[in-house]
Amino acid sequence: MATLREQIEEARREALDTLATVSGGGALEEWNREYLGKKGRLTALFRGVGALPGEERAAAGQAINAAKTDLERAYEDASRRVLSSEQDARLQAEAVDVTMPGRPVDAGRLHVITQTTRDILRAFRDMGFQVYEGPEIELDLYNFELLNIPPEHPARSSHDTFYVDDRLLGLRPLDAPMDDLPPVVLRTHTSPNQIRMMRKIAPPVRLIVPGKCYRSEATDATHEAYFSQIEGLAIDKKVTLADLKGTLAAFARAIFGPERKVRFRCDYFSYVEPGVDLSIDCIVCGGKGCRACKHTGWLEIMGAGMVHPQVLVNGGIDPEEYSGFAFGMGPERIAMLRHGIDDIRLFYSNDLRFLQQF
Ligand code: FA5
Repeated sequence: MATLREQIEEARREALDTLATVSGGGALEEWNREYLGKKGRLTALFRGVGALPGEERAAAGQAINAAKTDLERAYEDASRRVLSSEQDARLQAEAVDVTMPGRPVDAGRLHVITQTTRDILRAFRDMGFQVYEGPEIELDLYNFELLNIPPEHPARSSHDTFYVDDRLLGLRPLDAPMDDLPPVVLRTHTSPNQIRMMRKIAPPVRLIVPGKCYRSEATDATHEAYFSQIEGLAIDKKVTLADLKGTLAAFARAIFGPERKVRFRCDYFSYVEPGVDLSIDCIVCGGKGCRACKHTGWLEIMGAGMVHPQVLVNGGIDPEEYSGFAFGMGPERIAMLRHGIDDIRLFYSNDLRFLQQF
């Protein structure tokens, strides 16, 4: 029968041989339990020491301890080896292939009406106009009354107005009766900014105000209930109709091409005198007459005029000293002309196939 020393040596060798073949964390722990654990081989050998004659016990104990130290050191080395090979395997599995083609990213873009608005603003900025903004929820006073449109004025019916319940804005008690039309509206045009700006900025001024407008209309190919406008206002000493014509002709050519012809005709807006509308020669047929220009050869692009003296007074400006011109246009209609679009409703129907063309 093998001596205890031989058994120790055999266990040590066997343990080291097995350890050399261990490759995973689980197998390593199993090895540890088998040789170094409480119920392991070395513990069993320790128990055998008690059965030895007294003088041999110390040497046997030392021999087992030495084997144990060997195995513990070997276990630590193997742990490091297993850990690093497991890490290598993981890194390899998770490696990024930098040569793979990337997934294309969908780039956003500016809405065609934003693009058109910016082009229009740029054309006026180049002529020294400054850009301002005003509120979309507006007082009836600014939207109508101070623009010479009192409550019974016939011009009101051409602006199909959305009224705002002013009690919800905290302007009157919530339980106040709603007998009359409330004094607050969703602005039907950007012209209330004429009054707002006159009251805010002393002349000379040259400014443009872009913004959304609302009209309670039945929508069709050229009318939306929600659309935008750009208002213009210039006030100084001795501003004349010739300044209006020169400025707007320069604008029309900046947006629609230097070869454009322009036409001014009389028109009526209660806040300008005289009032005009501006047309360009048809960009589709060059003025010969086609479906786009309803066979007139002309396309109307905005309303304009010399600011009415009463409106100057309402804005706190002395009409004896100052005069000015104002104009208002719709970027949707301008975008329709520029891009040959025949239905305004396409702009806000959120069809990406349409919007991505611009
Ligand atoms: C006005 O709103 C005047 N405030 C313009 C003006 C300003 C005249 C300063 C004189 C001096 P009008 O209602 O015509 O005018 O509207 C002007 C432009 O807004 C139109 O030419 C059109 O381009 C656009 N517009 C008006 N209503 C709609 C609508 N329902 N949908 C889309 N665009 C509209």
